[in-house]
Amino acid sequence: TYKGVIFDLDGVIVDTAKFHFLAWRKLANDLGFDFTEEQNEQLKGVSRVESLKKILEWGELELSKTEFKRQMALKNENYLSYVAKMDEDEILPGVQKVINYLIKNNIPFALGSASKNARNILKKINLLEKFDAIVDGNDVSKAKPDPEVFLIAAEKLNIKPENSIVFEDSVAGVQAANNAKMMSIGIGGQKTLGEANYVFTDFTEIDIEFIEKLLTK
Ligand code: B16
Ligand code: MG
Repeated sequence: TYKGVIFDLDGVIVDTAKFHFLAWRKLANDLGFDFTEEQNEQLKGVSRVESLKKILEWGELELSKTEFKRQMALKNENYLSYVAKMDEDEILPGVQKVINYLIKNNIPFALGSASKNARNILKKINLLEKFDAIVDGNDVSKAKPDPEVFLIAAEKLNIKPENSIVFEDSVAGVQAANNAKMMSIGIGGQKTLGEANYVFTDFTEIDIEFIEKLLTK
C-alpha cells in the first residue's frame, strides 16, 4: 500500500521548464549556436552543471572553469528574472486538487526536485508551507536517475520507498523513482515516459479516485 507522495517540481507542479529552455537557449545563442526543443528534453530533471555540459557538447564548445561558472551564473540570473514574475496562477491545472486531497486526508507529501531554486519557486506560488518535506538540488550529491533525491524525501516523510508514489515529467526522474523502487507516475507523453508505471498527459487527466485507490488499497 502507498502511504505518501513525492512531487517533482519543474514540469509537474509548474511549467518552469519553458523558462529553463528560454534561458539555456539564450546562453547558447550568445555563444553562437542553437539547439532544438527536442534536445531540450534531455535537460529536464538534469542538474544545472550537467545541463551546461550537455549544451556545450551540442555546440562543440569548451569553456575554462571560470567561464563555465560565469555562464552558469548568467543563465540562472536570466532564469530567475522569469521566476520573479510567477504567482499562484502558474500552478499547473489539476495539481491543486490533488494537493488539497492529500492535506484533507493527512497523507504526507514531499518535494523531490533537482532545482536549487525550488524553495524560491514554491514561495512564489504559495505552496512552500504546504509540503511536509522539501528535498532539492541543495540537498543531494547525485543527480537523477540516481534515486538519492527521492530516497531522502521518503526518509523525511517517514515512509518506506516501496510505499511512496512519485510524480515526474522527466525520463531521468522516472528512472530515479524506479531505481528507488517507488511507484512512478509520469506526467507527459507516453512515448517519452514509457518506463513509468502509469503515464498521464497532465494532472487534469488524473481522477482523485485513482489516487484514493492507490493510497487506501
Ligand atoms: P536549477 P526538477 C530540474 O528540476 C529541471 O527539470 C532541470 O531542467 C534543471 O536544470 C534542474 O532542475 C536544476 O535547476 O538550475 O534551478 O538548480 O524537474 O527536478 O524539479
Ligand atoms: Mg521535472
